[in-house]
Amino acid sequence: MTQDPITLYQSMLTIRECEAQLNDLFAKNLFPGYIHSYLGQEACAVGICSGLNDTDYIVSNHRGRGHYLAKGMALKPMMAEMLGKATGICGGRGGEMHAADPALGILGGNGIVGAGMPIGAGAALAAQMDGLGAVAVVFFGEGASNNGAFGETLNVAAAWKLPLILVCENNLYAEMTPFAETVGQPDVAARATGYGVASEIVDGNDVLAVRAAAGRAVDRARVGAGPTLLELKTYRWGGHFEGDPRKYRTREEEAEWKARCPVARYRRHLVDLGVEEDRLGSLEAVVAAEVAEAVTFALDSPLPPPESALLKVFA
Ligand SMILES: Cc1ncc(C[n+]2csc(CCOP(=O)(O)OP(=O)(O)O)c2C)c(N)n1
Repeated sequence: MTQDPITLYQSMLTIRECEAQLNDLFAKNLFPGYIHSYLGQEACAVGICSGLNDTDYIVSNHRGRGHYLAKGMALKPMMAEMLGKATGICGGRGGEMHAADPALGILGGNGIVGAGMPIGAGAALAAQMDGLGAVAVVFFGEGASNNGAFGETLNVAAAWKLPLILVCENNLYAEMTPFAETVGQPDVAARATGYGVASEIVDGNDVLAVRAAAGRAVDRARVGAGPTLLELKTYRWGGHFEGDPRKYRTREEEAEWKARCPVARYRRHLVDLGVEEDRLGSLEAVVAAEVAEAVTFALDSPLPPPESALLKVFA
C-alpha cells in the first residue's frame, strides 16, 4: 500500500518499462510464446493496488503483469517467470499468464476469460470468514463481462455481501472485436445495479481518479457493505498480443489514446505539484536500470530441469 505520489509514478514507470523491454525481447525472438501487453493501462493496476495491503487478494487475467507488479511482485522473479526460467516466481511453470505470489495475496492470472471472477469471489468469501478485514480484487476485461461467470459472481457477491471489488478494465476491444458490437449497453457498470452491486465509471487513464474510486470501494468492502464494480475506461496500446496487425481499429484512434498516456499525464501532475525535473529524470533512470537488470537476470537464468516437469503438479 502506498500513499506517496512519487511511488505511484515509480510503480507506473516500472510497468511501462517492463512492457517495453518484453516487447523488445519478443521482437528479437527471445521470448517464449505470446505477450499480452499492458502498455497504456498502467494507471488501472497502480491506482487500484496502491490502496491494498499485502493481506488483500488480487486475481488477475491474461493481461496480468501490471497487476502483479502493482501488488508488489519482485521484479527479477517476475521477469524470469515470463521467460519460463527456474528462478521465476513460480519456478518457470506459470509463464506469461499464470504467475502467482500467494505471500502477497497475488492468486494468479488465468488464460480462461472470465474464470478469475468466481475465484475472486471465493477469495472474498475466505476473507469474510477470516474476519480480519481483508478484501479481494478481481481484474477482468470488458469482453469477460459477457461471460456467464460475470453474472454469477455479481449475484453471489451481492447476496453474501462479499468484500469483493470487481475491476473491469474496459479497453474497448476483446481480441479483435470492438466491445460496442457485442453489447446493447456499452457501460459494463450499468449492469451492476440489477444485481444490487454498487458501481462507478472511472477514467482509467487517471491514476488518482482510479485510486480514489478504489479507496471508496475498499472502504465499503472492509466494513461489510459488500461488493463494488469499478469500470475503468482505458485503452490497450498494443494489439491483443504482440504481432497482432490491429486491422480492426485505426492508427488515428491509437494516436488519440496515446495522447492520453496515463504515465505522461501523472508526470505532468507531479511537475505541477512542484516536483523537480531532475528528480523525475533520476527516478526514470533508476527504473530503467532496475528493469534492465531484471531482464539480464531472467535471460541468464537456467530453464527448469526436464526431470522437474512433474513436480508441483496438482491435477
Ligand atoms: C473462455 C474463453 N473464451 C475465449 C478465449 C479467447 N480469448 C482470449 S483473450 C480474449 C479477449 C478478452 O477480452 P477482454 O476480457 O476484454 O480482455 P482484454 O484482452 O481486452 O484485456 C478471448 C476471447 C479464452 N481464452 N477463454
